[in-house]
Amino acid sequence: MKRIPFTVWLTLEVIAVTWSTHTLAEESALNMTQGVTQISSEVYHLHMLIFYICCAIAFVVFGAMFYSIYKHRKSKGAVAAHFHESTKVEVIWTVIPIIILIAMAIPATKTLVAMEDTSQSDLTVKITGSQWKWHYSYFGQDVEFFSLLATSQNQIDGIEEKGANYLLEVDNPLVLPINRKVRFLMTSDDVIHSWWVPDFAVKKDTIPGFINEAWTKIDQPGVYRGQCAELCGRAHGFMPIVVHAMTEADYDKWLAEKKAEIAQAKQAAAAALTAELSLEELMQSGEQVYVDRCAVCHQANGEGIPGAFPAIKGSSIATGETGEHIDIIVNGRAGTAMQAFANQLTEQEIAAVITYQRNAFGNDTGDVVQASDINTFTMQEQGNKEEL
Ligand SMILES: [Cu+2]
Repeated sequence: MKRIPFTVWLTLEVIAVTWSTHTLAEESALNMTQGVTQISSEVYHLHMLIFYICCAIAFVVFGAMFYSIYKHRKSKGAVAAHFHESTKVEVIWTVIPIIILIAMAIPATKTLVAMEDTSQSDLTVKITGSQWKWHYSYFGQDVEFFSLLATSQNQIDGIEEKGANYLLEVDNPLVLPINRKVRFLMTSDDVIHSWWVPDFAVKKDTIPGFINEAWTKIDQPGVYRGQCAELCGRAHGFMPIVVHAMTEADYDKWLAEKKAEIAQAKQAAAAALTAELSLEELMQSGEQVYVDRCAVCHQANGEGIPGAFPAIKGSSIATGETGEHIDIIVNGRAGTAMQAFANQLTEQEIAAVITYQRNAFGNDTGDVVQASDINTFTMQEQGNKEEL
């Protein structure tokens, strides 16, 4: 067989390595995003630097390996050398990797330290994960809200065509200003979640009982999407993150409007305490609350998932004493996935969903629960606690 010159080997290898690195780098959908913050850009360039170093090492190691296999093949009568314990070689293969590791650790440490530095922030947002939604609270602003998946159940079930932002859309996006340093405080109400927005290079676990910190400073206005990145239960794939980054002026305007909106909602909730709604009205709004909040576990047909989530249909709670039903919705049930909804829903919404559960799915109790009943329950509970 004709001998392939070393230069040809080298050329072939250079072509293979350059082609593969070029294909994976820059524009490729397989690569990391450069994002829209200084940190995300640093993370990207750090990733590329390490990647190229890995390619260079692969080039040298595999080059030497394939060349040796070919050059010193048995058919050519090659005879293996016999030597043991070469101090020179051992020193070389220890020192060179150490130098490479240190060269990689220096820029990596710099970026990591910068990512952890939450000092001198312009605003703080507390992010709380829970099964399966995010809660955002703007410190010192009296603005807080839940952010839930907005993709319809029909799209999920394949009845409707899937939209462009399928499973990456929410009802209330987090709104942030550009050019301001935003500090995030992250925690969780139940299990470990992880708040991840690739464009910001922010990915932090939210852990019950702990507060984690992160920060971002966005360069460009836009809509940025992310997801929960920690397997957190059945609907883990249904708790996306959407961030609207606005100019400073637009953000200030939004914040003022949001404050007014929240104040109005509080007023409406107070007024609702005296309103008496008909069974039909309660059933109608209760169904909406049920679809948005309860169906993810208890299912749209109220049959639950045997062994995981109890059925509402024919359940002893939904057909039994009203007080116990109110209690479980308001306070949740410790040790189970059933959350306390007192702070998540208004009293009217709680009243409506209880009425709905007691009359839908063939439960037909005929019971009507009003917002005032929920208020009486929580007041009584507060009174009991104070007595204790
Ligand atoms: Cu999660």
